[in-house]
Amino acid sequence: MVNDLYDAIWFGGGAAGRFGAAFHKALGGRPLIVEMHHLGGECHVCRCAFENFVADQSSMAELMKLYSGKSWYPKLNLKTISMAKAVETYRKVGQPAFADTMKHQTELQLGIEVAWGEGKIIDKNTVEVNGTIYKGKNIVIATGSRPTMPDIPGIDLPGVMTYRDHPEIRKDPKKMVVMGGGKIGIGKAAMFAPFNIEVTVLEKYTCLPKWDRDVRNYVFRDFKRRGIKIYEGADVKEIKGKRKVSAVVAEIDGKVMEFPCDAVMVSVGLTPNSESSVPLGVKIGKENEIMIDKGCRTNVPGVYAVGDVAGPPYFMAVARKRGMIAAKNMVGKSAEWDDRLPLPDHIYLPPLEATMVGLTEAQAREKYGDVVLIQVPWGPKPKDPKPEEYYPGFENQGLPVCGRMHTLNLLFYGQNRNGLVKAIVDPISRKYVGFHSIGDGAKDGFQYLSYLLKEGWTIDQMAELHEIFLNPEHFIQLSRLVAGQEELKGYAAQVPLEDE
Ligand code: COM
Repeated sequence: MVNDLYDAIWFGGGAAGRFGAAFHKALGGRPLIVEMHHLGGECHVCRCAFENFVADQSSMAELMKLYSGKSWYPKLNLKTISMAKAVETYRKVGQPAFADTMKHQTELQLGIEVAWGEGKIIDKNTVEVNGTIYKGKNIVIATGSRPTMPDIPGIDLPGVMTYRDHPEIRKDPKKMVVMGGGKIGIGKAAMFAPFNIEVTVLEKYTCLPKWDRDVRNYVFRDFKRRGIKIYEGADVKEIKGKRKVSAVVAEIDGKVMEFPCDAVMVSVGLTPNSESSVPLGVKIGKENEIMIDKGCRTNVPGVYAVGDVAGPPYFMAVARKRGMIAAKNMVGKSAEWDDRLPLPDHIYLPPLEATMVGLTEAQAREKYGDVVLIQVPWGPKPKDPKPEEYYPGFENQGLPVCGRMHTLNLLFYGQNRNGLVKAIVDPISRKYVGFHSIGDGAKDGFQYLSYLLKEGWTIDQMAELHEIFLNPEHFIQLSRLVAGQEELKGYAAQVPLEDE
């Protein structure tokens, strides 16, 4: 049976395909989504929505440990803390609820047609799903990505998992090795540790290489305090075990070390799922990605690729926006990816999170020379701060108060675990070039800070804004303190934070 002619077949209904198809419909087109699992892709199964939930659970676990028995807080029984229990709730409620929402929003609310089942691309105008042939004037490949699995002995052992298996955990691991110290690996380490799981991160090169030095330092310091071990330059050679993983073997500084564990979280990167599009003759890049131009066009006319399948950066915003760009181009409204709008990023560090947009301090110094830092805290920190203690002489220990919830509690009970705020300004143009934060609730603001960076927002403009104090980030008030300087120099004294 041959169905109607669609303006485009969106091959995959994840973030990129779903948003692209919706935008296409809004522009007056007739899209068809082909989807074999669930609309919304991995987001609500094991990625963004799931991780957000787990980060909340981890925050609760961490905060309960911090508060238990302090001040008026009751002494809590912390033995019941369990990652397996947390994910069980998500499996039971979160996954089906989100799947329903996605289906409802896409099919009912937006009226987008979906062909459910495993699609087979016949040619660039033809897709078969469960024996039905669908015809489209264009095709958009939106088949996502999968975790990259390194080719090492033991990688298939039970107990070796990726972010995809995280919601399937039925029993709490005792010792976990996280392979990979990028934002996913560091986030996973921070999420697992509060559940009384001993975590070690093994990174082949450098952890969080794209992040500002002060954020990296904060993570190292925080992990040390929480007993999470990090090894950089750790080349994993083998995962050992008979019926189940029992250790990870890595070479570090020329020495072979063994890390006993009962779980391994592999987070060394993503591989685009481009295989199903090979028959179309699209060019495939060295990361297995479908190569596209700024308008999401492949080398084959009428074939577009959007989302993770089109390669890095693997961001939700990129996936959804690429969908929108492809839709626009298909209806003749020329659109391109705009490099001038910097991508904000974030890492879960329960009970906080790190957020960034724009340049790091090192990048800014390379480009602009002597930049001005609008930053707290700075200067020395008490070495081994105890909860509910005041340390005279460390004037900055109270700043920044770090966010939306538990603002001051984290300062009082959290052993100086009170976040970081850092803006970087080019003193000549007085424009901001980067923003960094560790706190809670700043994510929202960073979405708009990205636009302000693109617009060339200055410290003088920032000083005119109205803050809602106490705010999750302090950019307005901290900038206002020095914005009046005719020659912008920043704060009179600023002692850099020590490296960890
Ligand atoms: C979110 C998935 S759960 S999508 O980007 O809205 O499709």
